[in-house]
Amino acid sequence: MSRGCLITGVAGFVGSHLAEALLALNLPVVGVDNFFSGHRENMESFQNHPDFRFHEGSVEEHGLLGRLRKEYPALDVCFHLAAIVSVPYSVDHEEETMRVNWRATEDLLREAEDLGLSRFVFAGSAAEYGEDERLPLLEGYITPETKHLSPYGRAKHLSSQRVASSSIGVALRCFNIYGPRQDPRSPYSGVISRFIDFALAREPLTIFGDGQQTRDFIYVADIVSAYLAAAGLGDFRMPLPPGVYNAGTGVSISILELADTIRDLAGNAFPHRFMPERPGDIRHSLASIAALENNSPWRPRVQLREGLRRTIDGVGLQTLA
Ligand code: UD2
Repeated sequence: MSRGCLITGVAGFVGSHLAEALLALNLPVVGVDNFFSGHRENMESFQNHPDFRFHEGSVEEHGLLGRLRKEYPALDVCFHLAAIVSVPYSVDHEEETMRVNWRATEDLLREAEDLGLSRFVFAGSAAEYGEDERLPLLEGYITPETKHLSPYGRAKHLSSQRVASSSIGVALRCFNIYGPRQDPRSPYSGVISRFIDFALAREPLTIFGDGQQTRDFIYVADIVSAYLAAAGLGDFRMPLPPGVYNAGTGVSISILELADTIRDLAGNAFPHRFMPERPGDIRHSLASIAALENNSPWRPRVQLREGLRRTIDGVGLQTLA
């Protein structure tokens, strides 16, 4: 019997790419989303797929996994991606963030354990590290003394810790993910989706601060393959041992260099516009990916320039459609 997969947050940027990949592997997928930040359009390519089922609702629904398992007995893996994704929103809505991003994760995991699922894979975040100057960041750097910069970071950390302590749990601590379908429209959207949006609209790119801050950007297809590795699906025969793993590329680039590259690829000639530094911005971020690489054949495959090209082409296709 093929292993059924549940994806919470299936209408989100990463969730929708993961659904496409699992369906392409002929695995049945049940998706959950409440459209708090996900978009129905993200599911367009697979919503009518015969192996896809959708449940509109929140991960806070009591007994959600048990009910879904009754309806779809093949469910064997849970990919838990649904969350409040905006860091500034989490600062203004601390209690809600702790409920959705932490408590709901604990409840879902407990259900997954009780139901005997084989893997529970959680979307952690680089925000779990707070501001740590020791680069590259190693999974073990987080201690009880770590000061999180937001309720988002704290809730993700508490969840990752709980997931990693489970015999079925894998937490992927994702760095800066980018790729087609990432929403560019909010001031807190990922920098790459914003820069591409500006560049294609023939507007200057807006750099916060001096542009010397650095990030580890990972293309969405590489994150999707890290999820497959975590569960032992597709080309990955063995699931990752339970625990927490950074998912990045191990390479960083400055925001200024990124802006120059995107301007070059999109054929935009405008000079950049410099704005004041964003409050609470961390200066540098870079993953050590040794743990993930040592425990699986997973490797990041898509170089930044290639990923940017694919992302720009994706936006171009949407504009033409
Ligand atoms: C990322 C995550 C966030 C959290 C955080 C933890 C994304 C989209 N956000 O925030 O959820 O996990 O890491 O550290 O992955 N910038 C500009 N111009 C723009 C937009 C951004 O210069 O138009 C700068 C921004 O000030 C920052 C850098 O680009 O220095 C990256 O910004 P971001 O919002 O893409 O991601 P980050 O690392 O702040």
